[in-house]
Amino acid sequence: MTEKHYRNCNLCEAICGIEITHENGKILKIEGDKLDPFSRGHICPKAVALQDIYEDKNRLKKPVKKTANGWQEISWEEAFDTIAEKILDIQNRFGRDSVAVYQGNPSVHNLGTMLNSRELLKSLKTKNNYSATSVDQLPHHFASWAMFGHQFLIPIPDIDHTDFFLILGGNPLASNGSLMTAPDIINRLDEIKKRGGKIILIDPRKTETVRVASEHFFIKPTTDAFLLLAIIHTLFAENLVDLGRLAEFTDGIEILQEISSEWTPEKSEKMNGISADEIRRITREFANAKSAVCYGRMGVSVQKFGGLCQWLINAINILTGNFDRQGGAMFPAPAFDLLQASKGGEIFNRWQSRVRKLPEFMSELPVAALAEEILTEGEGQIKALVTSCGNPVLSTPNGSQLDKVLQNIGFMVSIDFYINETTRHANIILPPVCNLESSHFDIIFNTFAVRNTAKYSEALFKNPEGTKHDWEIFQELVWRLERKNGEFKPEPPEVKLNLGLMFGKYQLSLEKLKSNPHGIDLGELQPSLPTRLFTKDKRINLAPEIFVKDLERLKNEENFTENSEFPFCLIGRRNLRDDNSWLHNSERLMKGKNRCTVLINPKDAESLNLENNQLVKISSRVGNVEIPCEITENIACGVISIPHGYGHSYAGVQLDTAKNYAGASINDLTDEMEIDELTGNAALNGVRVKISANLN
Ligand SMILES: Nc1nc2c(c(=O)[nH]1)N[C@H]1C(S)=C(S)[C@@H](COP(=O)(O)OP(=O)(O)OC[C@H]3O[C@@H](n4cnc5c(=O)[nH]c(N)nc54)[C@H](O)[C@@H]3O)O[C@H]1N2
Ligand SMILES: Nc1nc2c(c(=O)[nH]1)N[C@H]1C(S)=C(S)[C@@H](COP(=O)(O)OP(=O)(O)OC[C@H]3O[C@@H](n4cnc5c(=O)[nH]c(N)nc54)[C@H](O)[C@@H]3O)O[C@H]1N2
Ligand code: SF4
Ligand SMILES: [Mo]
Repeated sequence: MTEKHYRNCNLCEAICGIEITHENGKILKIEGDKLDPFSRGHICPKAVALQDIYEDKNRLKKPVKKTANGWQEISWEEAFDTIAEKILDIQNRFGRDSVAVYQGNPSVHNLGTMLNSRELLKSLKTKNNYSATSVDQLPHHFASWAMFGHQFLIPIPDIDHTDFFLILGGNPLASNGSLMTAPDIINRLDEIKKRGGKIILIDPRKTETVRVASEHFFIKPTTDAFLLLAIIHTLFAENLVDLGRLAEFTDGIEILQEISSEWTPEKSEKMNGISADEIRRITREFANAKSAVCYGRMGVSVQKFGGLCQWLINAINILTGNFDRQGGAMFPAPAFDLLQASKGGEIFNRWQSRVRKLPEFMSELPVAALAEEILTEGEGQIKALVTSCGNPVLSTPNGSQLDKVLQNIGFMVSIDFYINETTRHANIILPPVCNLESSHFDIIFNTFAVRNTAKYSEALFKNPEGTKHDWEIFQELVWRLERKNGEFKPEPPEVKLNLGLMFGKYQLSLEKLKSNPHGIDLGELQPSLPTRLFTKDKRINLAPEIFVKDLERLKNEENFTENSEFPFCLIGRRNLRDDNSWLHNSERLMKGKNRCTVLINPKDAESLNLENNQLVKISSRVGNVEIPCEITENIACGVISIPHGYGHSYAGVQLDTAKNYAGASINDLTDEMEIDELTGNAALNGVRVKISANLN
């Protein structure tokens, strides 16, 4: 009998509702769930990958250990015994910090990992805690922490009501929105224009999002902070500052006014080519719009001034009164409130990385420092690594260096169902069940959503005998590491989830959610300040000293001279059919035109005498890649773009389809020494490179 199953797709941040038709354990089709109040039937081409992952022959179902004769399946018992023994021994001999942890992006898309991985960190008590956060949204957390008192109190653009949307370095038509959970984003953006509003896009590339934008401006990578300061300068100079009700609980306006006086639109124009007149016009339009919101994502976060950019973006929204107000930047009120469960307060620079002395933030160290911490001998050297849901060899700066150092690491465990470029180095891999075999409630992305909704998805398929969920793996690891006595009894995440829901704002329960399989609409975003602020005085700090000081670094940038050895500036890109490094094993998503190309402007191609599709060599301080070039007007002169997540040709990778579309890894060019020195976030955008047609 055919049956229907309803759930959230948890592959990306959009959390679309899907309807899966299945019969006797076979999936017949995956479609958008028209009754989902949030996504309204929308899905993207990636949703079908949920089936492909489920059916993938390369997907591991039993623990494996590396032997001289290749991978060998072992029992969970043996796997846990060996891991606990090894880790405890290494920590005994070399100290707590000798064991490191790296958690990748799908961790935040997985209910069990979200609710259980912290216990492992608590148990290991290691300072060597790393994650994809420091190649991603760290500056957003940093700005929220410094300005609003909590790293998770991140303002979200209220795109369903805004009249003016200024986007810097985000490509929602490819990414489906980020730190802006907004399924069906294309229609949501179109609606802005239908109600007479405007969308302005600032990006070194004419991206897919240009399709819905009213205007697009090329910008020279990493110069956005100049533009943002020029907007603030203009707001003050032209008397356009009006905080409205925010004035009562906002400090630092005068400081910002004084600072911004020297950052003129003319200075910005000199740095990035957007004319001073246009900056003034955009600022006026922004300030005079019925409502407006400025938003910046990967392009302004994962660059060397990521912290400054996120601060200034918040400041623009606040100064124009477009904050905590409909159509501006707002705070969601999720049914499960993550903020209650985690502390703000002193969470910066309590310790530093051993080798480069990079600051801790939110108990994490910047992943740009991981390889050197494994490589550099001495007290505190990392001797063992636990990875979960990640692939840092392809996703972190100078990935090939990390690849090399992992070859010699003392001991490595990976919690993952694939043998990828990173997990191939593990001594033992613990595979959890996959998405469709797990239940889901999105704790993280409801915290960053443009509308308040709640949905619980049951597992479609019961996990087969002898397999485990991520949460069971984490709990058993902790139980073993803490040498607990008695019988091990794992607790499903539903227990904590139910409690969180019941004590949450809407007093929901798991039962209530179960009886609403399409999800429950909890309404549009509502003003919540000053109550929701986590600062001690319940006030917004518009000009935290830590940011003001960092402007010195930006000043030095004015003297930046073009680098003649590496004349090009490299940025990343995303495609609708990719998902970081890990959906390339789905044939359906991969077929068609090769997406792993380097984009280059026709003028640059001409001066280098390049032809379309020609294989070129790109080099940076740290390495080289060979990649076909794609000549296009859509990229600014002097800038080139390569997508991340490719580079599957390493020996031993067990991804049969992905290997046929191996491509090159941009992170063999990105430089682990290039970071946002304020926050420690990697600067993956704006890497200096050269191009040569000669492959030798
Ligand atoms: N140059 C450049 N580099 C980038 C970026 C960029 O824009 N440019 N983007 C960065 C960003 S934003 C991110 S988030 C990172 C992503 O980087 P990572 O998080 O390190 O890598 P992913 O490709 O997301 O890794 C996914 C892995 O998780 C596994 N996995 C999937 N689901 C589950 C699950 O439920 N449980 C377990 N245990 N494992 C699972 C998959 O099998 C796969 O091996 O890449 C970063 N790297
Ligand atoms: N299809 C798909 N969807 C995804 C993912 C995926 O891999 N594929 N990954 C998910 C993840 S983990 C994340 S974090 C989000 C990211 O979501 P987004 O940030 O929306 O996605 P990106 O494509 O990385 O967009 C970054 C944009 O910044 C531009 N840019 C680069 N440098 C600069 C600069 O210096 N200044 C300015 N102004 N712009 C710059 C780039 O050209 C690019 O268009 O996407 C998520 N969704
Ligand atoms: S946009 Fe695509 S990948 Fe993202 S949640 Fe929706 S269907 Fe899944
Ligand atoms: Mo990300």
